[in-house]
Amino acid sequence: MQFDGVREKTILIVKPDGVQRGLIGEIIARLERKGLKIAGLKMNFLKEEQLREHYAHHVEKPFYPGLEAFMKSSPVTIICAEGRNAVSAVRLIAGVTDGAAADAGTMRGDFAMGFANVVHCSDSLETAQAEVKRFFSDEEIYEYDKTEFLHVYMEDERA
Ligand code: FUP
Repeated sequence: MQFDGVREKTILIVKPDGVQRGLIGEIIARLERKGLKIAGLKMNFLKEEQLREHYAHHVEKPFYPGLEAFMKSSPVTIICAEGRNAVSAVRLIAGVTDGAAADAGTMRGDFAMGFANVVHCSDSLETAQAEVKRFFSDEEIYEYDKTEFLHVYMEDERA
């Protein structure tokens, strides 16, 4: 099967609020329903060092200590999803950062009212590649062909 065109990977994290509110299944279902492939899936407590790297662009901001405490307050679910333009596609279905401003129909628009916004997702191809390496070992990423892709994509999109 020719799926070389649909191997872009992105990271989505169901954050502590999503885990505590019982939304893990809902979030995974939305990724699958969209037509994305799950290439990696795990639960972890995120460590301080990982979080400082993950939120390097926010470490100096006044809200960072609260953000770090929030992200450590419960295990998170980390998902590597794969597909054509996966990074931008997942950002669209996640919605904008502030849940109160996020469009209805997006994960944050449907389940969040602020910065406790249920999910994190990679914001660029470069970030996605770094996040795959940050959160998964090579053995934890599963390379396989999903037969559904024959119907999710036109032939020229997946080749
Ligand atoms: P996003 O890429 O949409 O997750 O957004 P950012 O990287 O800008 O923000 C990461 C997280 O920082 C948000 F999910 C919540 C938190 N945050 C705050 O708590 N306060 C702010 O003013 C901005 C972000």
